[in-house]
Amino acid sequence: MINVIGLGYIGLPTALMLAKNGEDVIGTDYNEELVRSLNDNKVTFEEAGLTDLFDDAIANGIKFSNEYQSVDDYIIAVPTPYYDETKKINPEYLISAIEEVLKVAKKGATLIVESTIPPGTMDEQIRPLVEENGFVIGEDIHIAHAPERITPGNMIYELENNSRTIGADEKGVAERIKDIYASFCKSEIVTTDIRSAEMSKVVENTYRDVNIAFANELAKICREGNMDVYEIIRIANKHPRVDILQPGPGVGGHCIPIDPWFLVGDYPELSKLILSARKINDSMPEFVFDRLKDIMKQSDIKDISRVGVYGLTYKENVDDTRESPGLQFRDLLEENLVQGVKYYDPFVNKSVVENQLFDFDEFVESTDVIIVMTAHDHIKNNFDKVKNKHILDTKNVFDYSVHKL
Ligand code: SAJ
Repeated sequence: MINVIGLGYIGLPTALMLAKNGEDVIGTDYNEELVRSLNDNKVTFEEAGLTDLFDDAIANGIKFSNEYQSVDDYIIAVPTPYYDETKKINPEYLISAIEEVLKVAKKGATLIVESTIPPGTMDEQIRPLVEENGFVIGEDIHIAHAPERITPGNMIYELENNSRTIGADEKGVAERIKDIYASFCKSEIVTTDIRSAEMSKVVENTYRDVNIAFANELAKICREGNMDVYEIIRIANKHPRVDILQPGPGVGGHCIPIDPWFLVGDYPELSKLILSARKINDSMPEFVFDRLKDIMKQSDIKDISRVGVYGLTYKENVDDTRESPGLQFRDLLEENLVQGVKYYDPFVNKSVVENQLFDFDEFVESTDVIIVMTAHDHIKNNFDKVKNKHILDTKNVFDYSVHKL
């Protein structure tokens, strides 16, 4: 029996996938409303294929509860934010989940942490915690780190098809955990030590952040030098060893804007490139704001309430608004005391910002300038409705002649 702790964006699909593939699973979350919703057969976020997966898991007997279970294996997928000031991990959710687990775990149980954690977290925070509670690691309790790699919008496919990493103290424990994940993961499962597993996960997201920052910096240079960044990237990428990513209005989500900070927090003297990349990506909403001001000036538009932001999610065709460029842009406007801008996102049905409209036609009618912040298929398919507007296309969704970054 596996108890999956934390039923959010990672824990829920993982629990369902294990259950679908024949494992005995109970999902635990301290959020009562969330567990109630799952027990009422309602999934808690939108994701392609999630409802079908949920039905299969229910048919195979998955259960959801607020209680921590007394079992042999735990998979812990709780948030691991960082402290704003120091940029070091704030392990409070992880620690509290492990404390609860230790109260009920069977002797010899395995605690598998899936949450992203900077290198050294297991050694410095979790090992002492387990030992202080009277357990001998390797005998009474085994600890391991098995970071996930899935991306919203393609979670189910990636759970089955992405390679995975298992970090453990002993080969035997790693192999046993590997068998659990091999119930659904068809790709390679690499085993290593815990510290390497921690670091490789953080490195993967940092790599992407740095590469996106390069594209964003190119966008700024090309704007200044009157060059088309997309044309430059398209041509440069013909080189067999060049693969530049795409510039955009900023970097959102719960991973890429966060994980690099762990390295900056722990190795401030050694992470100059990483810090610089973070700052470039965080500066993109401001760049969008400057572009907006240029466009309004050129077109002689003065009324800010005729400006609309299209896109509140952090990437296309998902409903996830965490750390999104749209919300970062809203914060920037607030800091600059700019009021009246309208917002719309076809994937966001509940109110997350002021002046949010829920009807696309009404949004279009009430705006003269539309800033496309997210490349939803919806906007690509609705060019006819917006083509008479001044469009600032920060995601390069339109081939037509509109304003770009
Ligand atoms: N973005 C750009 N330009 C690009 C690519 C992305 O501006 O060329 C922006 C996106 O618009 C978005 C942000 O970056 O705002 C992040 O999106 P993403 O699709 O790159 O990544 P996430 O956050 O959905 O998921 C990442 C993935 N990590 C890597 O690709 C290295 C995923 O595999 C991880 O599982 C996930 O983080 C995580 O949970 O850590």
